[in-house]
Amino acid sequence: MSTPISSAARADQQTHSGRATALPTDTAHDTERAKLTSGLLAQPARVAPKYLYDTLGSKLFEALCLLPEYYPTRTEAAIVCEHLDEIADAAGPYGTLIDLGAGNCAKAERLFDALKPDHYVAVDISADFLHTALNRLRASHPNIHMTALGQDFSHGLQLPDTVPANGRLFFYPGSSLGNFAPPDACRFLGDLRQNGGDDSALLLGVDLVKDAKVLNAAYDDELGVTSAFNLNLLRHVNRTLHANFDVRDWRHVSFFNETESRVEMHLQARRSVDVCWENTRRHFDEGERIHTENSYKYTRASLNKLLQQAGWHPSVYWTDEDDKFAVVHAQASLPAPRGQGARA
Ligand code: AVJ
Repeated sequence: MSTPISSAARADQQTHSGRATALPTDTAHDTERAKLTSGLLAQPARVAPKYLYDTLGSKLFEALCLLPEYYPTRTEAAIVCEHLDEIADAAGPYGTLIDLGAGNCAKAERLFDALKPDHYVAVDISADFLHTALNRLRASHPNIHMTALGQDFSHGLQLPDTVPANGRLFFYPGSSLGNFAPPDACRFLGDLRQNGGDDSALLLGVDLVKDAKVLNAAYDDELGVTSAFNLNLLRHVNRTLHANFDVRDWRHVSFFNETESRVEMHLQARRSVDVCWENTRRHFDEGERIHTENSYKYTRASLNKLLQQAGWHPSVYWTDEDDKFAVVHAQASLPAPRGQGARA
């Protein structure tokens, strides 16, 4: 089924040229392509959501964050802005801020003045992006020691020894946790708990369960930006596999699946199509779908349960007035009893 691809067949150098960090090995590329192939050949077909984020995809994501329908980004920013002092109070004693999926580092930067971390560790898949962002930040925050890590941390985070072992605060905003199925989310959070040790904490942004109309609009906006964002994944797949998906053969489909508590994004074939890549071919009937993303929505109860299963103690929730989105602080250990200078 998924055929191994010879390194001579690689022609994807342009996507990685100019990287400041080491190029991924041929083997890593082959593994990625094999995974992509097996997902495309599966019934139903699936492609990992990370393929949404090539250069154009990241721009389209930034654009969709400005849409009136897509509330998560701006709601989270408003919550953080409104409750910054309390957040700093809860999350203040942690010296090392570890930003998971840092991107342009703008979200973490908003915390710097209040949190005053000694060390800032920005982790993201795209190292290029990080280096540019950190160079800018270093100039404006000379007192904070900064480390950039180009890493896909979804299967476990590898922190170098230069990152202090004590006082780690993991910052995971933007409801990115929602891309994990609950068992994987639990494993991921549990891994962070192990990574952080007993004096670590977590600052998490999660999207909450709400009226399906609001959720459906957020993932199927009137301008079609989300549709372009989803369809662009096919171009990324084309470049990665030398496949011949024609974007015009596909339509964006998304909906809130209440049973699973998740918004699903799919690409649905407008007509019967055959797609070829390497020495593989897949036929799609008209109406057949490729599943491209799940975005899980939580309630306080379901998130508390998840955090506790992963070894974290949820301590504070901050939300907006409509309860659309939550920023949650959780601790590795229960705080010491009051009267000993500890916070409750
Ligand atoms: C970046 C994964 C949090 O699930 O809301 C936006 C991505 N997908 N519109 C989300 C996304 C469609 C987003 N996350």
